[in-house]
Amino acid sequence: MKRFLSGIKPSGELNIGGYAGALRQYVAMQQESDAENFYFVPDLHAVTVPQDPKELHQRSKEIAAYYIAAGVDPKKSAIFLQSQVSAHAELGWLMETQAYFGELSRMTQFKDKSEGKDAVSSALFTYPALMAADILLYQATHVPVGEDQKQHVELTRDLANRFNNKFGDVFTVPEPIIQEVGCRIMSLDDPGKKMSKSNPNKSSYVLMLDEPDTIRKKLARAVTDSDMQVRYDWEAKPAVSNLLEIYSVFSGEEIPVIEKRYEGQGYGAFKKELAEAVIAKLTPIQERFREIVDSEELVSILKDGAERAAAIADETLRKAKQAMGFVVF
Ligand code: AQP
Repeated sequence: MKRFLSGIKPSGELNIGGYAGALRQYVAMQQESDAENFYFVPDLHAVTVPQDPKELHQRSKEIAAYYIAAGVDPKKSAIFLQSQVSAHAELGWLMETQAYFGELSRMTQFKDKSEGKDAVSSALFTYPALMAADILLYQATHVPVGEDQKQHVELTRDLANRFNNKFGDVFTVPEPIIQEVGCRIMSLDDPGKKMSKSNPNKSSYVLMLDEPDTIRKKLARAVTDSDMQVRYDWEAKPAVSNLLEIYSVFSGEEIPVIEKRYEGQGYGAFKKELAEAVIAKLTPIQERFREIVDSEELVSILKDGAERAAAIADETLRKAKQAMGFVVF
């Protein structure tokens, strides 16, 4: 039996990078009939950097609503908020005791997010230990993530093996699942930087909730490369290669098919039709999102998801504590 687990932090408004690298995989994974699925909102991770309480509250519901609006089915997948299953925080602490300072110091996401900041929380540093707990609590076999999270899943594997070797077999060692296309969508203004929720430049991303005209404008203004050819070549043409990946994710077409269609035509028609492909995919997601985000239906899905999740998480936590020598009645 496969078990998939993943989540998107409620640290800002969701953009198409998170959709391409993560959310659309969640929808695809639940088609596998022999799989169990757990999709959570890692709100405890969001507070590793400062959050406005009102925004955190709203964004947490929003991320869950995006899961459902994009097609994650609450009957096939447990959808829940991390902070509602207390085993995450508790196993997170136990995993911190197994993680070495040196290996946490090597995490590139910590380096990126702490660089140039005066006040960096200790939780930002230990974040990967909590992420390991998130995954191991559910004995997840597979973790669908974008490229930037690969290092954290590798650390999770190391921690699981270390724990199992020291204390006996408690945890399943998970595999990351990273798609070839869309695993690292870059900023529209700088193809050297990942498209990120926390980028202060609003033109660097397309939001899941952007209006059609805003999407058209943002994609028309997206940086390109100088030779006017629609060609997929990350070394020589990173900006156009990024747009081609977005096109492929949103239209479902293979990149060579798209390259061929725009051969010798410059960027005008390519960018226009790219915007229409993005709009066509986002419009029904936006409609369903608006229906559900502040609804009782969402509350009851999240309560049910947390109960289903806690039943499994509490059992794994009990085994881990027992293995470590804690008194468990
Ligand atoms: N640009 C991206 N391209 C492909 N995949 C992406 N993911 C995020 N951005 C891209 C993947 O989405 C999942 C959820 O990520 P997250 O929101 O929990 O964390 P993040 O990677 O730190 O996302 P952001 O947007 O950069 O948020 P901030 O700025 O708040 O840190 C993950 O699987 C991630 O790989």
